[in-house]
Amino acid sequence: MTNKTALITGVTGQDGAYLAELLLEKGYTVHGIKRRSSSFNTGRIEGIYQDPHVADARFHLHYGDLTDSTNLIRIVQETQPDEIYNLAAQSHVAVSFETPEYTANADGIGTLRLLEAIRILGMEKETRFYQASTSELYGLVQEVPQRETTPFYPRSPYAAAKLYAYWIVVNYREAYGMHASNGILFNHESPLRGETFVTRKITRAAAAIKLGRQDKLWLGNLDAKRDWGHAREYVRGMWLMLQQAEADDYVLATGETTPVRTFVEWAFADVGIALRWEGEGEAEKGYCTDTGRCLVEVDPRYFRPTEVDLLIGDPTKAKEKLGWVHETSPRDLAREMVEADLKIMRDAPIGKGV
Ligand code: NDP
Ligand code: GDR
Repeated sequence: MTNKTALITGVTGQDGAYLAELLLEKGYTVHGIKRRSSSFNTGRIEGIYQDPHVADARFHLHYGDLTDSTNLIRIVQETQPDEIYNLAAQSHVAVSFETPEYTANADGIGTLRLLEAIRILGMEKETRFYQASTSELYGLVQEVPQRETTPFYPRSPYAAAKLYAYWIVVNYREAYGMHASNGILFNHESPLRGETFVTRKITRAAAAIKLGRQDKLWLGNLDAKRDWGHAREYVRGMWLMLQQAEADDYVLATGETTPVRTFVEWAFADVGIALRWEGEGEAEKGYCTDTGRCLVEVDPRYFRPTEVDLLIGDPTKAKEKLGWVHETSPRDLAREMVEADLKIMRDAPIGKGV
């Protein structure tokens, strides 16, 4: 057990929840930054929430935002973290085309604000920093599989913002000797995945359609291929990066890629619905049952102005230097997510995915 202190931005998100749980298990005192919201946004961390009135509480939440420098400086000063995990971001690629300036501010400049907070407080030699970098940096395919040395070619405002964040982390490492690392993480999912990312949208819909609570699922590009791993395993890789003597940049991936349409087929098979691909024109194509009910159809509104067609990562460096390996295959991940959504939906009603 350790007595270290960690600060997690984005603690209410998928990765933040798994990472907070892992660090608490290891004995850390964990501070998390959450945004003010008009509705509850702490659902994912309910299981680890500790009443602040309890004397030995090790999990603490602070209101904050990556667009607010003074707030970040104050929180870093108050919490004096040994390790900072910067997971907060406007993380939806499609939404970044709608809100490019905000995405640049939160995802790009937000990372700079946090690095500057460390420097202003004179903590650059003590505090270790993890940056949530992404396989979206690879964008337009330059090399397969993608590894740490593969050139970047961002294809969205999200990826362009994360490109700035990646390089400012490298620069602060080189300029100020900071222990600052980029985890270039390929897609990772779980039952805690945000409901509008494609895997969760599919598993929720498969469960809802099975239970008669939804008629149809509308999706965008079914031919994109992604390297999907399990979020619980990837947060362990983040922690491992900050335990190394030297800071560095690492790819975390499974090395296996799957088309979105295959994930659809898996999820519906897992709820016991057999689907067949049918249709004439592009917009009319869909997945239909033997009785002619089309349950999954394509809506071009979900197409992105520029798409990332193929992601497949090479995690060799992480394996050799960190001893990190993934365990869950994309097929088992789909099964786990479907089972979790069936359970959630049997217990409570839901709205439709968008
Ligand atoms: P989520 O979208 O689930 O979580 C994002 C978190 O950031 C949430 O806690 C959100 O708060 C918070 N947040 C958003 N904007 C701000 C802001 N301006 N200030 C403070 N907090 C903010 O993402 P994931 O957990 O899936 O991903 C974690 C990080 O890893 C992100 O940076 C993402 O871009 C990156 N990443 C994710 C991958 C994946 O496959 N999951 C792969 C590679 C990188 P709220 O809950 O209130 O919305
Ligand atoms: P991605 O994840 O863009 O890879 O970013 P997402 O699940 O949103 O899309 C994956 C692929 O599926 C296609 N797609 C759809 N996507 C969504 N969201 N909704 C749909 O209806 C739909 N139909 C098809 C997309 O076009 C895309 O090709 C995720 C995020 O977690 C980022 O923060 C992270 O950096 C990267 O993964 C790695």
